[in-house]
Amino acid sequence: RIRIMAIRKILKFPDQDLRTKAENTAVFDDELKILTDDMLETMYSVNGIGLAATQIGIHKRVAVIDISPEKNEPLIIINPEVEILDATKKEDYDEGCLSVPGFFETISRPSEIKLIYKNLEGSQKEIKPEGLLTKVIQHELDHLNGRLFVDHISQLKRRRIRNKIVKQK
Ligand code: GNR
Ligand code: NI
Repeated sequence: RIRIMAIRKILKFPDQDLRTKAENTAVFDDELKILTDDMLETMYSVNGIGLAATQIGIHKRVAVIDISPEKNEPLIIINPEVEILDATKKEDYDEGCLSVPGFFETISRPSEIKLIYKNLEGSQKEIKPEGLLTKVIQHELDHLNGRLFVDHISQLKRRRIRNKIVKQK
């Protein structure tokens, strides 16, 4: 039996569904594989480098990431946990978000982290990411906790962005 991958609709700020905290995944079945296939297809279709299930209204702790230039190195992370290795070390990065289209803001985040997650088979994995990957992992974990990058900036800037997005609709 074959199944064609599907592009899912990405929720936009200030949709309240983006504020839902996602639940851990206990079952590693075909349904989970279908979800991550669709998430990758959706992410690639809009040239994103990450996508959390929360952004398509699925409240499971699942995210996909691909920072490779060829867009052929997908990283699928399930039930991710981030450990900050050195809380004194932070780095600024201009972040954007598929749920906050057209806006970029400089966000400061820890630069030394460890990621613990499960892969599609349910095996426990651990990596020590570097550079951009460090930013994207923390950005996706924020989504799974109902947080957006605009929560890291001033309320004034956040309200301006919200008003502009609402007007565009
Ligand atoms: O495509 C994306 N680019 C990006 C750039 C800087 C920091 C984080 C990101 S993630 C974002 C895709 C997205 O919204 N993921 O949730
Ligand atoms: Ni995002």
